[in-house]
Amino acid sequence: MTNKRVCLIGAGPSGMSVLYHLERLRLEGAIAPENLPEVTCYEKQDDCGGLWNYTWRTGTDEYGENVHGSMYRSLWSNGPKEALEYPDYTFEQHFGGPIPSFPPREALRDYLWGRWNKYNLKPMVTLLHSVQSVNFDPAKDKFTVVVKDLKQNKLLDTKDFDFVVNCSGHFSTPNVPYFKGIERFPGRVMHTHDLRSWREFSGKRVLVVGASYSAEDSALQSIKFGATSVVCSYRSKPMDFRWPDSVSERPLVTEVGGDDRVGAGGWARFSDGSMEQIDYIILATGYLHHYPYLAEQLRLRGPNLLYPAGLYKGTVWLAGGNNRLLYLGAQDQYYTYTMFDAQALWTVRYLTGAIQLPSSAEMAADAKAWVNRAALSKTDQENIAFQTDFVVDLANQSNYGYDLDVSKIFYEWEDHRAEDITTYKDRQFVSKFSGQQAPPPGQPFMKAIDDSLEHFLASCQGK
Ligand code: FAD
Ligand code: NA7
Repeated sequence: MTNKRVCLIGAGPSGMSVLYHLERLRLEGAIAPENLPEVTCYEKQDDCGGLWNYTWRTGTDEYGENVHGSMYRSLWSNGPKEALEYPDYTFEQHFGGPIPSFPPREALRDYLWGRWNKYNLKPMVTLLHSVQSVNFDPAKDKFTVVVKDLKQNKLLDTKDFDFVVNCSGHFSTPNVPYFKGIERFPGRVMHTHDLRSWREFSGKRVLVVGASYSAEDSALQSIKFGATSVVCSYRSKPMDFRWPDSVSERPLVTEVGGDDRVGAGGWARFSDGSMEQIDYIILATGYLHHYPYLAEQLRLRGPNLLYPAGLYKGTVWLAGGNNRLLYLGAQDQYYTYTMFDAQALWTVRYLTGAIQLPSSAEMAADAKAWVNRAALSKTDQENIAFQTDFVVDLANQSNYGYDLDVSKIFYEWEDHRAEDITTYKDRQFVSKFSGQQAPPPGQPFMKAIDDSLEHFLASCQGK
C-alpha cells in the first residue's frame, strides 16, 4: 500500500501549522512510516506567511492572480498577543524578552517565522504555485488537482491526491455591496482589502461602511492620519464605542452622490434621513468565502460565522459523504494562531490515522449542535465562550498537550475596548504560557506611525 497523498493549499498560519505538527511528530517518531502522508503544499505567493505578508500591490499581481493581501501599513495587532501565543513557542522565547501586548504586523510575522524555522518548514512549500482546480473523481477515488506554475506561466499535469486540506484563508475576496448613486460619487471608493496607506485621508471627510473590526480600525486609522471627520454606517447595530469627537455612527447609508466638478465633494444619506458631506468611502464590509478552484460540490459558502455549517469539528467537509476535504481557518476569529494550530494538529492526527471519524450521522449531528449553539451566541462574551469551547474541544481530541483557554484575556480585552477604543492597544496582559507581564508600548497606538519591526523593538522598554 502506498502512503496517502495530501494536497495542502496555502502557506499562511493555518497551512504552516499543518506542516509544523507533521514534521514535529515525524521527528519525534510518533508516526509510523506507513502512516506518514506525502504532503505537497502549494502557495501562490512568493513566500510563506499568508495575510501577514505585506504587499503594496492591489487588484492582480504580476502573474495575473488576485492579490491575496488585505493588510495595510500601520497595522497593529487588534487582539493582545497573549491571546494568540503558541504555548510551545512563546513571545519571550522568540524575542528574548518582554514586548508589548499589541505588536505591529511585522513583529507578528517575525514571530510566526521563528516557530516555522524551528523545523525549517519553508523548503516544504512549493511557492509561486496557484491551485487552479480541485475535483473529486469517484472512479479513481481521488482528488484531481490542477496547479499553475506562476513563474513559468504553465499549467502542470493534473495530479491525484487522497486528501485536500484547504488553508487558503477567507479574508481576501472583498464583499462589495452596492449603494444607490455610488457610481456617480465623485471621490474615491475602496474596500479595506485594497487599503494600503492611510495618508491619503489626511484633511478628508471619510465615510466608513461596516461595524466590525475593519470598520473600527478604519475609523481610528483615518483620524490618526489626519482625517477631519469619520462617519461609520452600520447595517445591524452600531459599534457604540466611546469615539473621539471626530467619529460618529449612523444607520445604513441609503444613497450617495455629489458634484462632478473638480474639487467638489460628495454626500451620503442615511436611513434615518440624515445627510453628511464626505470625500471618501471606505467599504469595511467584510469578505466572502470564495474558493473558485474547488468543484461546486466541495465549496464552502455563506457569511463569516463562528461555526460555518457542514464541517465536522469545524474542519471536515461533510457534503456528499466526502470526508477527505478539510477546511482550516474558515471560522470567524477571536482565537487565531492557536485555533489554527489545534485544528492543524487535529488534521494531522486524522491524516495519520490516529483520529477515526464517527459515522456520517454522528458527524452531522455533532456539527449541527455546534451550528445551533453558535446561532444562539449573540454577545461578545458568548461568542468568546463559544470559540473557547470549540478550540478546547479540538485540542482535547488531538492531545494538544496545553490548555488553550485564554477567554479571560479576551474578556478583559473587550472591557478595555468598551472603556476607551483609542487606548485599548496600549494596555498590557500577562502571558498564560510564560508568565511574562508585557511592558507598555514605546508609544501609544494613536501616536505610533512607524510599524517596522526594527522601530518596534527599539522602542520596547528594556531593549
Ligand atoms: P491566510 O493568512 O489568508 O493565508 C492563506 C494562504 O493561502 C495565502 O498565503 C494565500 O496566498 C494562499 N492561497 C490562497 N489561494 C490559493 C491558491 N488557489 N493556490 C495556492 N495558494 C493559495 N489575526 C490576528 O490574530 N490578529 C490581527 O491583528 C489580525 N488582523 C487582521 C487584519 C486584517 C486586515 C485581516 C484581513 C485579517 C486579520 N487577522 C488578524 C486574521 C487573519 O485572517 C489570520 O491571522 C490569519 O492570517 C489566517 O491564516 P490562514 O492561514 O487561515 O489564511
Ligand atoms: P467582518 O467581521 O465579517 O464584518 C463585516 C462588517 O460589514 C459587518 O459589520 C457587516 O454588518 C458589514 N456589512 C456586510 N455587508 C454589508 C452591507 N451590505 N451593508 C452594510 N454593512 C455590511 O469583517 P471585517 O473586515 O471587519 O473583519 C474581518 C477580519 O479582518 C477580522 O478577523 C479582523 O481581524 C480583520 P453586519 O454586522 O453583518 O450587519
